[in-house]
Amino acid sequence: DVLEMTDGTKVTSSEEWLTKRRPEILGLFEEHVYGKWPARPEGAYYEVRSVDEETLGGRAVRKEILVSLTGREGELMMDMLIYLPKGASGAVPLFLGLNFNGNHTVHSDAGISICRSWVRNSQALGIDDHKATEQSRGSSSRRWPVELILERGYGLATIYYGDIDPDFDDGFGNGIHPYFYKEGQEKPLDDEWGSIGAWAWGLSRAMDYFEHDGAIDHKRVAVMGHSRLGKTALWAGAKDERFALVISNESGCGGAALSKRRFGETVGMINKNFPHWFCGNFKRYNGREDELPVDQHMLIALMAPRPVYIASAEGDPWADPKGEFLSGKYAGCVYELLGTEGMAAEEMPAVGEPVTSTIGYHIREGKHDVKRYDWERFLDFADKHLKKGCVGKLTD
Ligand code: GTR
Repeated sequence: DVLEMTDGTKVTSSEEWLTKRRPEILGLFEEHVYGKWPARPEGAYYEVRSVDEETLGGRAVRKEILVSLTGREGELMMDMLIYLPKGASGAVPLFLGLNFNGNHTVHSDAGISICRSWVRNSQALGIDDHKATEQSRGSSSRRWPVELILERGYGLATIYYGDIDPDFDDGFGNGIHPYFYKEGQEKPLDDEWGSIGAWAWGLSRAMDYFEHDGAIDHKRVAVMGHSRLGKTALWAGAKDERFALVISNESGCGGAALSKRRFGETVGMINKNFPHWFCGNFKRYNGREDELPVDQHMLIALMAPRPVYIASAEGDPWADPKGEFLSGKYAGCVYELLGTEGMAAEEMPAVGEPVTSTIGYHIREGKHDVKRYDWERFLDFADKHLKKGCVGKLTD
């Protein structure tokens, strides 16, 4: 019961939710699932790497911004690619999402710098020494309909997730983690961040930058992610209430799907295959989901009253579409307590029939992927809930 404190007290007012139950749930997710993360670094700064005022046939402005992750010169920076619609009359709302293979893969635009970080080897992309080359330029563009996003009046910002922490289990020797070790520390403690925590923290650092860019309406930023990066987007949205809208695409286990259903990927499987994603404590729940003090509907509830959209695919049973729907539905009571509508569907909707209430949901045909259909629905949802001026502030 999302509205019952651990000590059994019932939560009956928005004030109790905001001051007691919400912090309790957030703390449980930090301790048992994603790990705690460090405060925003002192002295954080950014460098403009490039600006092109006229790209994509004159329809867009492209910027590349290096954002410092530690606040100290010569240390880790993440490279953010931003497209903004040309000639916008004011600051624009924007979608922010991490990408899997490097910024240069999201569009064939020759002006995007090739990713300099460690990347996964791939025969198809001609990568055999963990270094990206021209050959992979535009290779993920199918998943990033940049022109469509711009035409609809939004900007897009994206960062290669490996700039923050390379996605393999190296005992947290590379990436952002070592910069925050206390003296003598060699890896995160069992209740400290893993890779998902680090990627989500990086999204917050992107938001720090948006607050300084007058062309971007930082009060109308939608954070979006697919699969492991969907889990990441949800955790970012839960931790950082500056995100006005949160989108999970097929995030599955450890994302929108309920763990206690044990359908598709389970806690034990995910921790075995990806030991670096969650915090050490999460492994205690391998095969013991019932002992978890939280389930993922509580993560969705942490977004309340901000709009959140959960997308599933029919051909993606590994991510448990029904469990993804149910977590949205079971978060609804918190939205209602805060005076907003929750999920306007009692039963799981049919394929291709999106629900667009404050907690939104769709299931589309096809496999585990990000399709144009998904983006069209995200844009419709943002038009409905973001353009009208709904911002990420909790009201009482
Ligand atoms: C799978 C993993 C899922 C999902 C997916 C992805 O192998 O089991 O939890 O995160 O990867 O990120 O593509």
